[in-house]
Amino acid sequence: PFRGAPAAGKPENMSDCLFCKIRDGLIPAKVVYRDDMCVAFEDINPQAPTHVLFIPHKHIPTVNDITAEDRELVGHLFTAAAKVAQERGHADPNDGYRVVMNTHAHAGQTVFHIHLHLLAGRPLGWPPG
Ligand code: DGP
Repeated sequence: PFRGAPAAGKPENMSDCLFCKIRDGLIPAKVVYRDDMCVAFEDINPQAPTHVLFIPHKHIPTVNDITAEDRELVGHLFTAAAKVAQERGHADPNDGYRVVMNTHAHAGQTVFHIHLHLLAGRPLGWPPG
């Protein structure tokens, strides 16, 4: 099911966006990391022992909507994910993790506020389904 739409609109605070509501604390989530640019929380339907979602505070519907001004923000999602991965031991060369963003329905995107999935804690097959 789709939650929210990849529609144009005021980008910063989409009132109908599930992840904007989690960012604002209007919908509860198990937040594991937060700073001035991003929030990270446990996925409600984990696909691996570690499954954390990293979202920018800024509402950006899809990877297609990332602009040059978002470069620092998007890079920051990766450094935040690597930090949590390291805290959980997944940065060890004997372990490993995957970070991924799905774009549009055919790639599995269901929430249209970009989010970097951090998946780890089990062997991860390649290619993904
Ligand atoms: P994607 O399919 O790539 O758009 O990922 C969306 C993820 O969001 C999916 O893995 C499930 C998760 N999710 C959906 N609704 C909620 C929610 O209300 N709370 C939390 N914590 N995660 C959610």
